[in-house]
Amino acid sequence: MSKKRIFSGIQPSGNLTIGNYLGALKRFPELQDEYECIYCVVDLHTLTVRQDPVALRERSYALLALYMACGLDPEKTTLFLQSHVSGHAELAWILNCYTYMGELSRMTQFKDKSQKHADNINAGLFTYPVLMAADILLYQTDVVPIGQDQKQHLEIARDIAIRFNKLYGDTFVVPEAYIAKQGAKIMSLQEPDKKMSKSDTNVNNFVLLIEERDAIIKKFKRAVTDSGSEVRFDPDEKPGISNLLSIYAATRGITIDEAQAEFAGSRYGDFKIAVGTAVADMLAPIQARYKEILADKSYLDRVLHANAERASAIAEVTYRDVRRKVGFIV
Ligand code: ATP
Ligand code: LTN
Repeated sequence: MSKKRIFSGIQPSGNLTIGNYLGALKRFPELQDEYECIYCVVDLHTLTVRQDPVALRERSYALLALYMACGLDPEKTTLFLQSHVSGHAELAWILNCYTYMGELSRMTQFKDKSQKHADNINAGLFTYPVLMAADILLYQTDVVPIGQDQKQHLEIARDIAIRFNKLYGDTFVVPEAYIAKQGAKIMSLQEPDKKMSKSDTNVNNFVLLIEERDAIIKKFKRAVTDSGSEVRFDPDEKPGISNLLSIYAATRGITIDEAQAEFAGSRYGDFKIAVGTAVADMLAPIQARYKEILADKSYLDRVLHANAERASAIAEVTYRDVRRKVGFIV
């Protein structure tokens, strides 16, 4: 039997945070033997928010290098840039015509981002989930590893697939979300009621994967905690401490209960240093590999080129079927 297929993507919209890592990226390499994996640097999506072209290009290389530094092997896994496979934008156009304004208006990411970028509420921001659906459906994806915040977008991708299949007969695999038990929603360090996000303007809200050890520990020392003194998991009463417990549990690969037991009786200050140290330890080997890989741009270009061809070949099979089914001459 052929392996089930995984697809996921991350935007090169900024440096990756430990939220991206613990919620999504950390699990990518764990799946690469059991599944056929395709991981994309979704550069088209980033244009929904203004980008500096030079920085965008650098961040795209950086994200590819990080994928590899985290253990993704470009010989085993398809690692590529979304803009290198034209089928993404082409299928997205077709799927736009099978998606309703009402559905898109309900997307919380659209509401959040339109508030954040009130001066640039562009059509791409609105149809963002349709491009994401195209990414996923183009590869007949079975499983999509994502953080909690992307669940709603995955639902819409499923709805679009089901709708299209009903109209034209089986065309797309209907994908399933794969959301981690631990780390699926890492919150901001200073404002633990909102999600940690790489495009946050306050740098103390996030910890980057490429941050120096001392800076990481300092940010954890400064993380907002709550009144009281008990290290206990209670997201309503103690959102700051609970977030740190989630980070620690996901970092060490243990349960929240185990993390809580480890710090029973600890002082907040000691607990925060322990979390920062665990995170810095987890990131150290990744950072070393990342620097090495990023230094060799011509290698990265070769990977991108070879992998884009592999991805295009898979994508073209689906896209051709779609074109035929909707009535285009193929
Ligand atoms: P941006 O701030 O530019 O919107 P982002 O940091 O939210 O970006 P994305 O590129 O949109 O990151 O997400 C990449 C992956 O990381 C997705 O699967 C997403 O669900 C996951 N992710 C993002 N933020 C978190 C978080 N705070 N906790 C857990 N997973 C997250
Ligand atoms: N929208 C996602 C990034 C993304 C994605 C995808 C994730 C774009 N296309 C396909 C999984 C599958 C986000 O994280 N903001």
